[in-house]
Amino acid sequence: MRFDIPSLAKQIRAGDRRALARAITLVESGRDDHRSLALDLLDQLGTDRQALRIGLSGTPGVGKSTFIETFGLMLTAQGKRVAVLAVDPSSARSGGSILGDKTRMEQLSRDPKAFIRPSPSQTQLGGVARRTRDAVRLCEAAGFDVVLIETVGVGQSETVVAQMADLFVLLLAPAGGDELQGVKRGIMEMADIILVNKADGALKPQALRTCADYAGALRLLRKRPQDMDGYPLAMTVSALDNTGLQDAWDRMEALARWRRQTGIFASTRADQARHWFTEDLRAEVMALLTSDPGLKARMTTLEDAVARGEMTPAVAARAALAPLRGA
Ligand SMILES: Nc1nc2c(ncn2[C@@H]2O[C@H](COP(=O)(O)OP(=O)(O)O)[C@@H](O)[C@H]2O)c(=O)[nH]1
Ligand SMILES: [Mg+2]
Repeated sequence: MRFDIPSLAKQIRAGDRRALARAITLVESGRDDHRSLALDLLDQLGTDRQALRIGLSGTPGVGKSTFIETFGLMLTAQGKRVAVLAVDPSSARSGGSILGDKTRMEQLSRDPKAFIRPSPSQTQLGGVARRTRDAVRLCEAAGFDVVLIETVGVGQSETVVAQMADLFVLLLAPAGGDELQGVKRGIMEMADIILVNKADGALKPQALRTCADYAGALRLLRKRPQDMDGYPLAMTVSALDNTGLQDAWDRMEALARWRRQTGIFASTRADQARHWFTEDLRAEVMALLTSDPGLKARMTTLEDAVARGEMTPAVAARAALAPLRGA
């Protein structure tokens, strides 16, 4: 594929979805020359446009795809442009969660106001994270109003998504018993809004009970500086029946508005940028180390010494960098 960066930038700024898809392919590429082009593109696109970035997490089966379809269509019907991205480090193995899901998001994927992109197939969360961050920026430059970043409930990926989102929404299904589902405390602590899905038909009473349980659990958490009065909150929805979704959106907007007014929105983004700068720097340093044959050979030798127990990891790590220190 050939890339004409200035014209690609222009097409993206004009909201061209095919150009956007091509640009995401470019930022996902592992090739060095592509990486340079991607950085050039991101640079040319600027940062003047801002979408509301919503992280959406939930274990397989809770109804993420169904929710995104209904929620996305509701927003596009209101004139908003909606992009959907996914962070799924396991997608290389499972064949891509959104891909199979595209059937569940059939209408949305055909909606001209929407854009859906599956997770890049990478087994490393770090790689997926970096590409998704770039993709978020591309979607913002393309004028999308809302960027939904979906992740499956597999440990670390929630943290990664929370660190690139303005709001974090946790989707749950009605629980069986009276105990809270196996949701890790750490994930609950990240949530701004908990949505108990499937509050319809025979599942409704259970959904209401689950919601009450979580509302209670949320009240026990320590208040965070980014919490508006009454947040984090739990509410029920039905993605299938499209009930509660407008209310959920109103709550998200209210929180985002409050965070904008208080400056928390901007300061959170600044903190996130700082965090990702450090992460990118780490990745660049590693790339630098492994791209130099001499340094790479040195790393392999030290790695073996560590494996044999002849050196401690910390000492070896420092020794690996010795040539760069001019030692
Ligand atoms: N009753 C009910 N079922 C739902 C609802 N949302 C999703 N489901 C069903 O739950 C199953 C998993 O949904 P899916 O969207 O694929 O979940 P995901 O794995 O989180 O993306 C499917 O059979 C859906 O039809 C809902 O609001 N109510
Ligand atoms: Mg799904």
